[in-house]
Amino acid sequence: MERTFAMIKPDGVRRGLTPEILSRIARKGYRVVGLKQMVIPRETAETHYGEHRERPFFGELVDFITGGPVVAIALEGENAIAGWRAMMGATNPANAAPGTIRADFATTTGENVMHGSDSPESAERELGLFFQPSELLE
Ligand code: IDP
Repeated sequence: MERTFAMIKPDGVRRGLTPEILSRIARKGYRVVGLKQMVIPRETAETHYGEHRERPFFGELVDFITGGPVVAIALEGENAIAGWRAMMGATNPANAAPGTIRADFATTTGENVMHGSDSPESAERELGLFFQPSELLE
């Protein structure tokens, strides 16, 4: 069993995609062990995307991700980290496989609806950044 951090970004929440995304998670068979809608504090966003700090799009990315509510989700399931990345599709929706969330619901790399941790290390770090231990189910 693995846990991963998934997040519906502000564009997805604004467009009313939350029920669609939660439905896909349920149909896949992942267990939701943490769930909350929140506006991300700027400092948290800068930490979360710290690896992109030197990239030209960093400011735009932090403005976007803090610009409206997100839905933070802790997922549990067999191979959930890679499995959730596969369900999201490639970062650039133009390269995302048909049937993935980004292919089905997004057109731009900047506003691509979903986040998912890319490794066990980032899953642990991101779950810790967004959830208190008491907010996660056993
Ligand atoms: P990922 O979200 O698929 O893991 P990363 O390369 O880690 O992709 O990038 C994190 C996020 O930063 C992307 O999901 C996207 O929102 C944003 N991003 C990445 N590259 C660009 C870009 O070239 N322009 C604008 N935003 C970008």
